[in-house]
Amino acid sequence: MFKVENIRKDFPILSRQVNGKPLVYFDNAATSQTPQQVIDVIVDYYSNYNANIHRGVHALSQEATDLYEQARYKIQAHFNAKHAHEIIYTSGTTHGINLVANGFSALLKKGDEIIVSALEHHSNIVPWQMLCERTGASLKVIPMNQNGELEIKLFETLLNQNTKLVFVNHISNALGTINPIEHIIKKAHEVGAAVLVDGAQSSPHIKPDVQALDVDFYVVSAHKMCGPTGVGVLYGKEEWLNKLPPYQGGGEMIAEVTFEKTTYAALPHKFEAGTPNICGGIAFGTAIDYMNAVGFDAIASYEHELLEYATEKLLEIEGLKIYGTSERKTSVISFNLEGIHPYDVGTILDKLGVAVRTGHHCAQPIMDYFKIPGTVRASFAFYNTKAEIDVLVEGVKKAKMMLS
Ligand code: C6P
Repeated sequence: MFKVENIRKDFPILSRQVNGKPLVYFDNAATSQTPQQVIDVIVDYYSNYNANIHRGVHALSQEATDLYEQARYKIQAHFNAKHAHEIIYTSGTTHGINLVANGFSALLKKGDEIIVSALEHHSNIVPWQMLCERTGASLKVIPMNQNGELEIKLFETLLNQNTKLVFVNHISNALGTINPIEHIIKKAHEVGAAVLVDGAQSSPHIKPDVQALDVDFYVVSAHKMCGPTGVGVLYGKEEWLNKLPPYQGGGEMIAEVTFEKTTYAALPHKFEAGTPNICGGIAFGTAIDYMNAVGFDAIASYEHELLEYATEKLLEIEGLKIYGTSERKTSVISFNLEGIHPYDVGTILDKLGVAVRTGHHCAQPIMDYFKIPGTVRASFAFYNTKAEIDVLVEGVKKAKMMLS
């Protein structure tokens, strides 16, 4: 039995008030909240063993290094990577994508083709456009349908011998659609293309097995998984990481430096120039432990219950339209009230203590497809409740009354 009231006690922020009302936090797709267990680790780090890593012989540096590297092993185990050196610490999903896009500059040429999907976040569109500008490769787009699903049959027609890379998110941040990445990876590999999956929105809900998926690159951000901001990881298959050149030059990523020539460190350090977010990496490991202790199966089934409840209640409101109606979706509801700007709805909800995101959600092509300026997005996590959804629904009704 999922004991949400016990779980909520782990999150101090959930007991605060906003505008004189209890906080109802439904902006989890933007960033998740942080349990006390993770906060304690951050306080402990700065209170007891803050030091630079891989550099000092002194005790503090060694303690920090050990815990940072232990966290890498936890992350490896969580994503089931074959080797710990296939886990590259980054500052988040955006950094991971740019690292790969930059690396492919050296491997692509004019005439090569890259495929992205119509459901992408800007961070999985812009770096590939920049890569195309640098290399002369061209970008193709897998179209979507009215349910917010990818047209997979059309994807297959885009594939050919020139396709070198395919980029797709596992779950859409704007609509919640779960994309059929298993099929996409299989088909892309049949023509020899590499696949990068943006796991920013899947990692809080699903425990992906990168070996079973046979994915080439998988990128995530810790702050969507109960961890801190400013840290994430890029998983890359060893063979690909060995092929890509380093992203940034600096300390830590070298083997030997002379003014004539520099040789690079082995994986993973080749991609980890400079002092990293040490505390963030350690806290990310704790966040992963925390989520696994709650259990990803339990999280998925409870969040599905929240999704169904909220969908049913919101659809009872006349003039409310939900965008993203796939059968396969996570706990994200993007909606609009007829004739009312999403920003106005979000502002009234905020006055009632309800935090939602409004706007294009860094996914403008999706909004263009639906010919809307944006949506109100409520995204639920495993620490939310049906009672909170009732507050949202009443708030939306109030907004409709005030703004119609
Ligand atoms: N989406 C949202 O409100 P960073 O900022 O690097 O941690 O993650 C970027 C990113 C990449 N891909 C997807 C699918 C995402 O959802 C995000 C972040 C947040 O939807 C903030 S824009």
